Amino acid sequence: MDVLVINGPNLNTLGTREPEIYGTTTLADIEAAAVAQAEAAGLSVSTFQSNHEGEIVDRLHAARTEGVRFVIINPGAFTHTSVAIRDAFAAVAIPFVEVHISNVHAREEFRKHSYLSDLAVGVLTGFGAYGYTMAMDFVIGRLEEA
Ligand code: CA2
Repeated sequence: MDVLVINGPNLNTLGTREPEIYGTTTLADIEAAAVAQAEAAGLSVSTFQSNHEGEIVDRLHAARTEGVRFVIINPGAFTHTSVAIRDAFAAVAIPFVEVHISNVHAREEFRKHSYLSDLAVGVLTGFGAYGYTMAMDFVIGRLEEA
């Protein structure tokens, strides 16, 4: 597996509430676009969404076993709370891009801190669903270079 796209809590309800913040695109739309983009570049890709912190930790451990080469993650609210997901990324040592649909720096103070950003290769925040497209474009370039 080349690329794993992970989405955290509540992102399964994207497109159904707060469209002024999160837009109207659904998670199914985002995942389908990410799969099409990666496959068009000849990469294998898998998607995963969970509302449970430990399941995301478990998925990252499995990703190492599977030989996943890059992760794109929107950790949702776990961005601001999860030492466990941070530790999992440090343990598996898989490079990752952190994506946020909204601009977390233009919102509440507590959203300005991420437990993951300093470990990430890069962070995209505020570009809506297009952030996933930009992240995948970057990952494709990196994996083609390798
Ligand atoms: O902007 C982002 O992508 C976030 O990661 C989304 C998280 C939030 O806690 C982060 O601070 C920023 C929340 C996801 C909530 O998902 C919703 C989906 C539909 C309607 C409302 C919220």
